[in-house]
Amino acid sequence: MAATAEVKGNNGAAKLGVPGKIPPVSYPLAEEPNEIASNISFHAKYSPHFSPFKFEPEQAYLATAESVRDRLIQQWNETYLHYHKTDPKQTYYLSMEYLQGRALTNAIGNLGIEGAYADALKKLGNGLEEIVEQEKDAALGNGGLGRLASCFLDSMATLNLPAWGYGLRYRYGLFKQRITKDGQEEVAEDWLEKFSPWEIVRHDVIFPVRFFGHVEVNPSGFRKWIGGEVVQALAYDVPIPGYRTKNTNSLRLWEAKACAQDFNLFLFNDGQYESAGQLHSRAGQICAVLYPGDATENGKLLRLKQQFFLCSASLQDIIFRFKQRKDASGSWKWSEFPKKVSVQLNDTHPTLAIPELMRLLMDEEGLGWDEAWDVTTKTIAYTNHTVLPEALEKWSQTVMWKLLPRHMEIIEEIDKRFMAMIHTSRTDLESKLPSMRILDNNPQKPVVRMANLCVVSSHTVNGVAQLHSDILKSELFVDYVSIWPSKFQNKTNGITPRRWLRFCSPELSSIITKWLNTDQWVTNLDLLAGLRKFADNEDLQSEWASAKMANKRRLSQYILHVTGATIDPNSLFDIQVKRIHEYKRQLMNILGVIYRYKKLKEMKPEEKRKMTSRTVMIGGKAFATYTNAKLIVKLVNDVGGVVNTDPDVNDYLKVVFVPNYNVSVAEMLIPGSELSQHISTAGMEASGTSNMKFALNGCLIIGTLDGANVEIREEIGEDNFFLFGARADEVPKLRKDRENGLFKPDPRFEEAKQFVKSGAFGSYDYSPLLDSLEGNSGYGRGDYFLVGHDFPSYMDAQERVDQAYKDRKRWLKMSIMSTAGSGKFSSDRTIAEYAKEIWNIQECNVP
Ligand code: NBG
Repeated sequence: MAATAEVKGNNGAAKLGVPGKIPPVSYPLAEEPNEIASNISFHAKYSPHFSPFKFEPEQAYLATAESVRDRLIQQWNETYLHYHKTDPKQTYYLSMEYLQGRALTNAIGNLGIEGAYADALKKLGNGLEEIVEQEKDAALGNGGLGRLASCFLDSMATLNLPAWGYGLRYRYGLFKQRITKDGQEEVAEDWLEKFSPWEIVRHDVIFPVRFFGHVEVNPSGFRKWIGGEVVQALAYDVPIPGYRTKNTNSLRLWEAKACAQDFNLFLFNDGQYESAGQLHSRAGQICAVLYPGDATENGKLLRLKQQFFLCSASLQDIIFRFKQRKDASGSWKWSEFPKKVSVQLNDTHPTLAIPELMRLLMDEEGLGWDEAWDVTTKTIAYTNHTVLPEALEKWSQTVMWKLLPRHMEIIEEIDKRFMAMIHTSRTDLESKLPSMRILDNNPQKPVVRMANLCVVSSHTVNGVAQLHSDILKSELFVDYVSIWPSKFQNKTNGITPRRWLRFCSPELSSIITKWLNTDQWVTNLDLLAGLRKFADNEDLQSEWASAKMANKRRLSQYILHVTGATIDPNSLFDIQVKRIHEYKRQLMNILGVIYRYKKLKEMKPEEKRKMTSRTVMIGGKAFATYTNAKLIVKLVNDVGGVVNTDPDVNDYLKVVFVPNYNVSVAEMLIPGSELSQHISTAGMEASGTSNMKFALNGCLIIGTLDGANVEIREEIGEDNFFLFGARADEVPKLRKDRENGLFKPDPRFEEAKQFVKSGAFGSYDYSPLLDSLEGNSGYGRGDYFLVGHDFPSYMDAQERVDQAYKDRKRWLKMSIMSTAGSGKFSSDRTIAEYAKEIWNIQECNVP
């Protein structure tokens, strides 16, 4: 615990909590440590959230955050006004997920006032490092897709692009993962339990959103959606500062609420408390949790409500702002809308933006179909993030008719017109229509195919890595490509170098700045290539090694703190962290560890001494109802339990399950990593983005030719990448071969599985997991993800890793080459490409 005013014995001040020598004065634009300290004191005293006698780290964090927010608000307001005045075309990024993580370090780092804040806090008796640890992660997303959205926001602001993020203000974000003797347990995450200093409620920004009801047709044929229930969408804005620029964009998160007039006082007075506030409680459910389980009909309806809520509120807001513009003639034309507005759909989750924009334009603004369709299709673009069939959204037509009757009419019309177009101008595609149509009218289960609706209605469709975009064009969307060849693009993902190097590894960052003789790489990541010519330099290598060691020590402390396991910073730190999924093949990793353990146990001491000592860390959350993913978590923990207490092997192997993997944990793990595993079955990981973060931090990759791995390997050089496994184009044949009984398992694979079955890691029943690797076909069997096929080449690649690690100079060179080759993977590059090739927006610098 930090020294608080009380502990330090600042007489008198202890009672008020705020240290005595620092006068509480409001300096919203403070840059100088004394003024900053005063401003923090001011907030501790005059913006209280706790009893006045406390100034412990939690209170200090909030007061510090509020003082940083003061500065941000100034720039934020200026940005808002500047965009309004100059009226550029703007981008609106619609996403059901954002994984923002913590904001404090990022904000003061972007503002360039880390030093001043550290000094100010010292004056108040606190350490900046400890204060930032108090912040709860904003985890409004599941994994890569949500974190990508957050990296994109950072880059948009840093590139001075006029852009907004739109999302939902979930009361409970992604669950907290607890590890018990039974494996993973999910606990509600309480990020809003106390107070989030980073959101500002905009009481003037509120829009009605309707659900259910029916379509009324007036005598002239005009259609209007009426009735049902109406909830209010209220805006909460989060500031998104750019790095060393005034531009501060907004992430607008909607919260659902009901009005006072919807509260039935009569019923309440009559003692019918629940009925009285029915709409309030239903509104409260909308933003209660991220992704409610959709196994039940109720769950499905709620998720669809969430999606529509985001789309409707955001589009009403966008249209409102468009109408507020005043050009020279004092009026505006709808045909100008796509010249001022670009809407990007982050996956199919916000697809309802398409029929909602059509509805608003036709039913509320009076446009005809053709004009509304022209505006809509010129405005909306769609990013696909997966080819996994189970992740391609299909909504039940029955549920949709019930919740959104007018939108279903519009979707039917889009489908009808699409078919008519094929029948008149592309008769060659008629046989493909059943799979190309938006509506799948299978009488057993009629559904709307959201991806098809997006492809038909967007001006641009993009994949997130070259291989993925190629697969979209040659498989998933192949038939559309012949109709609209120029609609399909690739935009390889990226990550923000601020959070993922500059701020999470200050040690390595200063070394890079020193050797490149500039810190411009933070916003021009291609400059990292300048490190290549020093990759053999002994001085750089030794500085590089000491930064890595410092990060490894910090990580070891963290692991000790959260798991109680002692790990050796001199061992090779081998990390795989991501959502747990069979296609990501954490199972292959742990089976490899199991084999290694077994061999170590069989070795004589002198043989063991030749082995490279490893610490294998695996972390990630399993979806609550995904049985095999949960079994993987359990197995990793059980293996750790046995291996880490086995003195025969402990100098050579430790296995740690890192609990509750999230953005902040990643910021601790990635800088301390030396090897990371990105080992999905080729063709299944659309891109991956943690691979980029690890490579940027000088961590070597063992991986398959999947997603962005392909491009990372191209950039950093094949000698610096441990490649193994089948290629994407070989996968279908390998599955076929297996079905035909042609698969011959490697003895090492059999030995590893057998060892688990023998009870070496306890008597828990892992059979659903292990059985998935057996047999040649059938649901949940036949090793769909090719763990068995790739295992031998994986083990060979691991052997190459062990050998490479023994040659310290070679390893350090490879590590430097990884960082040096990571320039392409800045989200600044990705966003600049979106801005130019999809959105057609330009930078708009706040003076
Ligand atoms: C994920 C992919 C990742 C990719 C991210 C960001 C979904 C639906 N897709 O490979 O699985 O890196 O999107 O594009 O979450």
